[in-house]
Amino acid sequence: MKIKTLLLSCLIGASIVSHAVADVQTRQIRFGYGLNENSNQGRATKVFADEVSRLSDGKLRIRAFGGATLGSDIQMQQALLGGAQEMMVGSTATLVGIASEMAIWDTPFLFNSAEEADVILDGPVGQKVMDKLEEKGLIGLVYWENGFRNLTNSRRPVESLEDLDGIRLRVMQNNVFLDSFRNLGANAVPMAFSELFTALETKTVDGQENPFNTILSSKFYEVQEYLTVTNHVYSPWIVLVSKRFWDRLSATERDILLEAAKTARDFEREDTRKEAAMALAELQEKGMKVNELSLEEVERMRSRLVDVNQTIAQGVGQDLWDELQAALTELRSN
Ligand code: TK8
Repeated sequence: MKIKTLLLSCLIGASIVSHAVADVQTRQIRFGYGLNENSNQGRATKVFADEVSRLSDGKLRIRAFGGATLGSDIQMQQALLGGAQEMMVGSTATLVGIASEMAIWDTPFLFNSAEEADVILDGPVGQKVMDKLEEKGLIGLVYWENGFRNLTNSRRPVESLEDLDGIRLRVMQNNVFLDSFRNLGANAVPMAFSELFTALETKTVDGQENPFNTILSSKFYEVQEYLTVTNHVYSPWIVLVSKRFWDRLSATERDILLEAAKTARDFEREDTRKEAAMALAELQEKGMKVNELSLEEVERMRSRLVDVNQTIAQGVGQDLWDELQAALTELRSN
């Protein structure tokens, strides 16, 4: 009887293991991203690739392509939809053409801290927005941190809203960003990130806005003299899988990708926050002239952006908007 039980449990154990191994095929997964290899995005992609390899005994191989070598965010999204590329990480803001609900994350001054962003993005509202992608042909795995965005330009220090007048400012290809900066008085120009450095260098545009990390890793300090600390919006990145590819994966393979994306997310958020805390001083050392906005100017900025909120609520649906606001209110009451 005892031997039988032992034998049975051995058999069950063996079947789980062999099931898991048989369930993972040898596969190459092309994973594209927009920033340099030497950036928070690049470092986290490396963690993801290593973790996928570890969990799959080397059977699933992530081939990472940084620096937009597979294309801009929007081009990569299209390649995922068509099945020509398997995975990517990029801004949620550039996904609004595929899932309009993504625009909810572009709400100016939505989150007061990165920790608030974590709770909301990893909670039910974040999941609900992510799930909208599936019927469009994309699978969202997790949100990574791009971070709070700040303004740079090559013309003059921006100390008041009026200083934005006439500044040609590159924004992401997203109406909320376009409307926000038009409301603030800038001459907003939508453009892919992959074209940005050259556009700044040739003065096709005067300025741009991105987190300190990106200003540093993309060497924008070489072509931008002024940095204004605005923290006007928190940007998430999202890790995406082509649904055409996902549909061919076994449950074990899917679990491996999701688990690895979560491990990389936790690494990435910590790494990004550490880097952001150091980056401003480093940018100053590189010669950027940094200024903060007065509270009064921040208030003026907020009040100009209220219209944008109404447009976002209409675009993403009032129910979703209300759900997010309720989640934030609850979070802040704790
Ligand atoms: C990188 C972009 C970037 C974003 C932007 O591909 O476009 O300004 O902040 O991180 O997604």
